[in-house]
Amino acid sequence: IVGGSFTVIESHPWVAALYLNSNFLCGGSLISPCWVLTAAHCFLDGEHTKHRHLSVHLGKSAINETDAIKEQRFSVEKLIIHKGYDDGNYNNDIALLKIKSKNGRCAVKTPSVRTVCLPPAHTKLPAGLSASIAGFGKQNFSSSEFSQLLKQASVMLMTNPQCTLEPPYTRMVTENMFCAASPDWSTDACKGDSGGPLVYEASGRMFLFGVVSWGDGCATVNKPGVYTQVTNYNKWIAAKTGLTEYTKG
Ligand code: 4AZ
Repeated sequence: IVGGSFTVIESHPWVAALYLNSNFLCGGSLISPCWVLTAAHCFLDGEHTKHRHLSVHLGKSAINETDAIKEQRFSVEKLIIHKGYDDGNYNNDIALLKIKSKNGRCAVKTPSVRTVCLPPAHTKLPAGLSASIAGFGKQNFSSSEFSQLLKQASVMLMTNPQCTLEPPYTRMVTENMFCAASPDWSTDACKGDSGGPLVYEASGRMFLFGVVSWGDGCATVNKPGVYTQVTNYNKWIAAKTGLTEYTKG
């Protein structure tokens, strides 16, 4: 995340850190004890990612530190990439991971590990609202490394017509995406935040409205961050996981 502030996992306890062969890969969100929602494009750079090489860490405030008390680690039993994912325009940039610990259990609720709610199908947040993003992504586009510490930021939602004024957004943004940025363009998701959450609090519950997907650079003027519109996928999520439309956080 560019801009924003450092935070602790207890403030975003649904944040998952995904690793490929022990290298940090992407963010994700815990939507039920056994399922993490993330981005499809995390798995398709280069050859097809094998789920056996993936691991999911929950309860982490720092990428390269282990806090055995707070942390819960999982292997990946199943990787489900949306069949309609298009690596040309990132349409349907959504994937699910079914997780399993060594003892066969899924995530256990603690102050540092907790699920996020899925909003009702096809609900949309109005433009102008501020929502919260979190992740271990780069703190600058030109940075060579991910953030060691979890960061969070507030970004303002835009309408799709506002977002598609400039290329490449004009040809790439679909109804399965929405855009968000900071009014002064100082804050944004960046590489490594992909797959992670954009949440909005309503009636005291946190709802997952977006999955960090792509952008032209990071925190660049007139180049918003683009997020997968999670509420277009309630049926897909229900069909793949067996979860009903709402999950309690
Ligand atoms: C990326 O490369 C990426 N500014 C993710 C988010 C954004 C840009 C790039 C949004 O994964």
